[in-house]
Amino acid sequence: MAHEEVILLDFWPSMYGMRVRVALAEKGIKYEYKEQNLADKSPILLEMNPIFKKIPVLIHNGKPICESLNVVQYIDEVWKDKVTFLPSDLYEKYQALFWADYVEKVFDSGRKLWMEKGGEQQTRKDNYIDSLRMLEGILGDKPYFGGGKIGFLDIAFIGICSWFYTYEKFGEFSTEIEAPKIIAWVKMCMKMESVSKSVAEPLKVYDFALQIRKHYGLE
Ligand code: GS8
Repeated sequence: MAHEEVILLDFWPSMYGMRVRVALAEKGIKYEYKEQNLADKSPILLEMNPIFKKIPVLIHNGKPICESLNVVQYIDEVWKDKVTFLPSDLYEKYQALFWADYVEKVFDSGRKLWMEKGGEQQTRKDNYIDSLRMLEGILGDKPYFGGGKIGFLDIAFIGICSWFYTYEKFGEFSTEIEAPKIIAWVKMCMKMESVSKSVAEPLKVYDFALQIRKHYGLE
């Protein structure tokens, strides 16, 4: 393609945004990053994602693509000449898409650990760890979910590493003890600049979580 204009509407602690950042970095695509204030949404975000009004949004030559997994798949299909994220084998491809959808369950149970008050924190913790272990089982003894290299499911899931510290603090557990293979996988992924430069700093994320809790009167 001759002229490419690529813009990403994003918000730094977002695991969904991190998916797109890693995908763009893996493909070596230059883009303009536009940090969004989700408390006061910009005209461009409202115009580009009028349905959900959420980040991330990729704007490719003026046209928006919404929903992070959709965006990662779009990137994979448009910039085909570089590395590929989804396997060509159709069964393998749809397995990766299935588990990438499942990641939402892990994100959601993780969010409950720091965003919910009252009720049983132990149950929330058990739910989160169970969902994490489910993916640990899928990883098995492979270095990456994609096998010998980072793939679609790796990209869908890796942003969680920025949130581990927050989950551990609120859930009072160690991810290393509960899901050691997941930690080994994070370490492998972090060796790549496409990942290490795209994910948010865990302590900054924890600080952000504390601020949000204060804002919602949870502290
Ligand atoms: C989720 C994006 C999302 O929740 C995707 O892209 O995969 N299914 C979507 N984005 C959040 C920020 S990260 O938690 C967002 O933009 N929220 C703004 C709002 O809800 O108003």
